[in-house]
Amino acid sequence: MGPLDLRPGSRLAFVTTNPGKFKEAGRALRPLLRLEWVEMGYPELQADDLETVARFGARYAAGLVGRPVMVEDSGLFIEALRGFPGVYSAYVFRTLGNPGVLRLLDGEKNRRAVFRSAVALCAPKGEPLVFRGECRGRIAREGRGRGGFGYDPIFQAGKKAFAEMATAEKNEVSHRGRALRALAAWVVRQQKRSGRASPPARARAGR
Ligand code: ITT
Repeated sequence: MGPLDLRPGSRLAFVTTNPGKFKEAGRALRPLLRLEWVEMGYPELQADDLETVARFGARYAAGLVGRPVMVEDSGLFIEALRGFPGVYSAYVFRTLGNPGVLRLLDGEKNRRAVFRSAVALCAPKGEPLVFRGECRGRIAREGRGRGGFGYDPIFQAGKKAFAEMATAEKNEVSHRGRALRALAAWVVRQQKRSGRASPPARARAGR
């Protein structure tokens, strides 16, 4: 058994300061995994891509927590702003917020944007495993809806803004939902592999 062997039904620590992410991820992974919220920040590396930030954060958090952890880093990449705010999405949300982002796009016809997510799993002293997901959409002309968090009122996937969707509906199409489905598929595959390995092992043990 490797340190990251997650059995269906097992608990997994999700290290995040964001309750909205925790709610969505708990919902997306149930009943395969039971997430436990570890409300703790981790140093966000100054890196060009989400995956590097997530890997570093997962390794750091696993060392502190002392058991396997999951972290998730996301970013909103706006085409007309050449990918801004991207890896700076948390900072830009805190400083400019949704009204500031809408102002940056004032008069801009190209509203295309993509939300990306990198989910990293890591055991203490282990190497992180990363799963990615993305959701293509548009920046709305004005904020809409009352659900979700962060950029949800201004990010439109299809006809609805994320903030107009229920959690399960957002998980179906969102960057985070997709990355977590890739993680779930990995857990199931890993379980099947260890299931196939066990009959000969039992036979050798004379059972
Ligand atoms: P962590 O503690 O997990 O890092 P965070 O809120 O700092 O939480 P990120 O750095 O991954 O998370 O997020 C970058 C920003 O993008 C942040 O302001 C989030 O609120 C926002 N964001 C992330 N996912 C989002 C989503 O699904 N919908 C809307 N905004 C989102």
